[in-house]
Amino acid sequence: MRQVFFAIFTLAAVLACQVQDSDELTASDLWLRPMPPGQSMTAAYGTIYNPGPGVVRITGFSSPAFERVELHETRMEQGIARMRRIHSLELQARDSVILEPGGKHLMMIGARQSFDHQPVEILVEIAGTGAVKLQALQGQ
Ligand SMILES: [Cu+2]
Repeated sequence: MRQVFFAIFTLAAVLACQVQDSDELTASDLWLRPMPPGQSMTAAYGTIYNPGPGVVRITGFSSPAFERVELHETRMEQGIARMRRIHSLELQARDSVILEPGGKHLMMIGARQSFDHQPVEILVEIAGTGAVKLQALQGQ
């Protein structure tokens, strides 16, 4: 029994290590567009910055508060705004990506709860190293 507890503890420790508040990526002014009642999809905006000396390749996003998080880009095609999904994104050293209305954004799909002005956690998956935890505040 003790061994089982130890195994669970070890597994938890390993999982905890993979999600970290690291200096691999930082976010500033990350915010979530408020969701009107009855709606379960919204978008997140802000700036994600790579403060490190190396290239960081972002391979995905997720959030415990949403079923799916996708990186999208809005583009005008023949006068019509269309969104396309971006599957991976490379951030050069000390470079940032700006997420803003009408441009790149995080599509937050399938809200699992209502948020009541609580910050929402967004996990950024990075190739080779695991995930970085960022926080998005509720917009007004
Ligand atoms: Cu979108």
